[in-house]
Amino acid sequence: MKTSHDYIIAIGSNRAGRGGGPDRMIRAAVDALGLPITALSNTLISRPIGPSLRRYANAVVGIQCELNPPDLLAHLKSIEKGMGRRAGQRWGARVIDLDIILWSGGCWESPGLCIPHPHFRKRGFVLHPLREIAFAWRDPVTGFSITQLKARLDRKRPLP
Ligand code: PH2
Ligand code: MG
Ligand code: MG
Repeated sequence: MKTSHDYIIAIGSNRAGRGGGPDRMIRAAVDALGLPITALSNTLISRPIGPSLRRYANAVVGIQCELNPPDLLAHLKSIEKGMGRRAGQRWGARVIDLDIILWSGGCWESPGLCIPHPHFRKRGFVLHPLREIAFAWRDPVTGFSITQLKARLDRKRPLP
């Protein structure tokens, strides 16, 4: 029997695509997942972290599926491509960005993929919506819950 996994995916967009602006692109990406959705946060508009000048729409979604992490990543990349994402500058403006943040299997590392996402603890645009849908999830690396990680980020306390 195949095992079902829970995943948290972060969605970001700071450029219009076919059919609308960044908030519409978030919706379109959720629809394109084609997998059972366990929770969906509100969309927030956030200031860009990094060199891009355009504001982002961000959200997080919980999904359940039997795909292993590399297969899910391949699925997310094909959705990004199908929605018009072009390979370009790292952190350049993008129609859609789909990142695996956490999964129920704990830590994972394979070429091109690290779960938990190595930077999610520093990103308010991930932790804020994540607290809405998965406040009690624990980061397998630090042992902190999402609520605790968000509080620490807000207080700018370095992680031990
Ligand atoms: N994504 C980035 C870089 N900076 N800033 C915000 N506010 N939201 C994002 O999704 C984001 C970012 C690289 O993926
Ligand atoms: Mg990203
Ligand atoms: Mg990405």
